[in-house]
Amino acid sequence: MMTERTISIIKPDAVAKNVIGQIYDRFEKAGLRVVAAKMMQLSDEQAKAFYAVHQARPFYNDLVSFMTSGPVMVQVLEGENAIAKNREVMGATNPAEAAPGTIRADFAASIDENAVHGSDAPETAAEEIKFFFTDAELCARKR
Ligand code: RTP
Ligand code: MG
Repeated sequence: MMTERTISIIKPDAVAKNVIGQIYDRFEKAGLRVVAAKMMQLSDEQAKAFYAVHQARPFYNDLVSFMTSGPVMVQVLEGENAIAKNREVMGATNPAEAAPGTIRADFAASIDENAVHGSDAPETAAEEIKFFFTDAELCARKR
């Protein structure tokens, strides 16, 4: 087992549904701790840069406009195998295929508006954490 950190984003659809607390509850019940968090309105430039890996994909423009359609809640989650664990509680990208009891099964409407983002590997987690937070904003636990 390895203690990891990962980026989680509660996307504009879930913020609009007022389920930030219910989603945090899923993280906590999975043993994931919030070690940094901020609510923000992504700019067009930020959303484009964050999803640059998908820029050649047909859904890129829609994804960028969705991610800038309202505020998002961005957090760093810490825990044992946090990257995989977060993706497990998120469920499949397409909520129609997401396992029962996952965040996307319960709160997402479609593959385009799917409630949450989670980093997919240690390298992308590290890059995404740097994208949103300074080292000083990552709060080490003292107890
Ligand atoms: P995310 O990055 O948001 O955590 O989601 P993911 O890893 O499960 O999915 P990814 O392949 O990285 O795609 C990023 C986001 O793009 C949208 N998408 N739409 N219409 C489509 O076929 C399609 N495929 C992906 C989704 O909103 C997905 O979360
Ligand atoms: Mg992804």
